[in-house]
Amino acid sequence: MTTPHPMLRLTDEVSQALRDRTPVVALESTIISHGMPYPQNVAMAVEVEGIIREHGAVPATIAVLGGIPRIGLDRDDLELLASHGDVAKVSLRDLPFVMARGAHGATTVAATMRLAALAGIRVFVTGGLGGVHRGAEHTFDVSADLTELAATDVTVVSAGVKSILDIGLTLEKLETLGVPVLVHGSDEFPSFYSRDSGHRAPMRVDSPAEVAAVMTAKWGIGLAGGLVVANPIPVADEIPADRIGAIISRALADSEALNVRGKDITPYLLGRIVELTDGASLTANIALVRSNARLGAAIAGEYAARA
Ligand code: PSU
Ligand code: MN
Repeated sequence: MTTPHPMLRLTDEVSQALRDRTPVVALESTIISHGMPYPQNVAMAVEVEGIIREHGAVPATIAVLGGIPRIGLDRDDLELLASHGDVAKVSLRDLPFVMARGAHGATTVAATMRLAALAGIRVFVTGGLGGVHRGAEHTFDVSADLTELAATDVTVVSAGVKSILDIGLTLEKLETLGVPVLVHGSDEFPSFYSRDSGHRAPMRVDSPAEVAAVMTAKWGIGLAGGLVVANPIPVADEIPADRIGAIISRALADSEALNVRGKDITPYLLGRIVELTDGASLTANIALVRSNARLGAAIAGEYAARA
């Protein structure tokens, strides 16, 4: 196993699991602090850890607390991230500053991937990935999640990409960066709330074992970087694309009118969509994270069995 980087603080449970080669699944914290309202966010965080345990893996939620990158959190830590007013959104560029200041930070997909890799964790479950924003040809707003996927050896399980982003351009960018995009059980790339996006699955897999085989092939031959596993939202929880499409357009127009920019855009849009759907988007978001947790734990189990 990789020895965890000495600047990280792991819980005893996570360190023990990594030593014993028990499957471990990383979880991000921006989704808690900046992706969902309180108290549904902390309930989701606790529940998802439970689902990962039920499926035979050890959960490791990742965040920066008091400047220290933490791998594995307890209930009080999750409560703090969910409710404290002063938790920064930490992508890769923000990590050194938040550490140096001894501050609290909720890690994005990019920062969580890097910290997971530094701990020796290879599988990470989230809700949705960042990507190329609509209008990026003018704003250059492309999430660091994509460049991190190019660099860091972690498999990220998500429900695809929300159409607050330009899904086609996001898939093009992932292709350029050499990142495999595997869609679980579907020929369509999913768009978070909906199973379809109008874009075909670049690659289809139908089992966790197939994902583990792709991980082994990629890293075995020495290709650095991550993999995207897109897991379509369960049929019963889906919000039809035309309904959510209209809401996303309205949320985007509101963000323009308010001149929301940079790192605040994604949290603003997520919150506005919850308001505009009277909470229906939140119910769907929680359902898809549950489903991703089940799949991620199974992938971690299959990968551990091969290693
Ligand atoms: N997309 C979602 N839900 C989220 C995020 C994205 O559907 O919670 C969060 C993730 O933490 C992701 C981050 O890494 O937003 C991307 O932010 P930005 O676009 O500023 O890189
Ligand atoms: Mn951005």
